[in-house]
Amino acid sequence: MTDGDVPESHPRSESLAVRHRLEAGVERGITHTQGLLAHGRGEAFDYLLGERTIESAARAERSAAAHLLLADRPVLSVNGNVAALVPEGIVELAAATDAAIEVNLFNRTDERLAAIAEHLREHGAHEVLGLDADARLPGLDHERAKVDAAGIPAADVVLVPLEDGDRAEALAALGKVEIVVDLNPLSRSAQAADVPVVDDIVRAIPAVAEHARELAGAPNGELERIIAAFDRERALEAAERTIRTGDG
Ligand code: PTJ
Repeated sequence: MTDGDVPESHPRSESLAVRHRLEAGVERGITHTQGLLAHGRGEAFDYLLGERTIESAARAERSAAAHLLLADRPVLSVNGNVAALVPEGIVELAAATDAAIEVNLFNRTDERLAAIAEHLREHGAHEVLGLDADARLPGLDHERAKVDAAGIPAADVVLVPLEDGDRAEALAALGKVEIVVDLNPLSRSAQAADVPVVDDIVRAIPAVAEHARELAGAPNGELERIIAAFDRERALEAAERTIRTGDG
């Protein structure tokens, strides 16, 4: 057995396998060491949520799929954690919704950008934006503001998993429809989102892709009904209640 092999009999084998994917991401220069700390925080919330997709998150995932399908220019933003944990899921979701993929990093270096773009291409991505950095998001300091003009600035709907609060707020201020995946319903990112998905990224991205494939031929009216039926405040409250009480 090598370092990363986890026996399936281990009661926490799934969680350990996910951790190992992040460790491998750090070794390949994809994930920042800060990403390990961020993941630990996420794990704690997931534990309290019962390590499952709660009902309100499932509704958010369907609403996210409907938004991405209705969008003119949807963009999926990818950081070092997302690239290590769900590269195939991101590529599948991009294909299902005709979305662009943009690497957008909090701890930005050219080396990490290149390693992540390469990793996504190895998993089937055709085009990866984020390397040109020929535009800036207003309201943020220099490094975190860097984006591709053809990506996030031109998007009408953006999916920003595990985003930092400042950037989530800056995107919301630009009037984008913002879909955030974050296990902490109290984080500024989740609070700023039009569609806060309080679920583990490892479950959330394949679930949104599955909804998108199922809804692919649906008339716009049906997609609009799904969007209108989703209540972000209630979803955030439901997640917080489950974390505090275990109910739901
Ligand atoms: O790759 P980079 O340089 O862009 O950096 C990425 C991280 C995640 C390190 C950076 O954005 C960061 O420091 O994020 P924060 O401010 O720690 O926020 C991360 C949020 O994601 C926290 O609210 C966590 O609860 C949440 N989170 C962590 N792991 C998961 C998660 N949410 C969903 N699924 C997870 N697996």
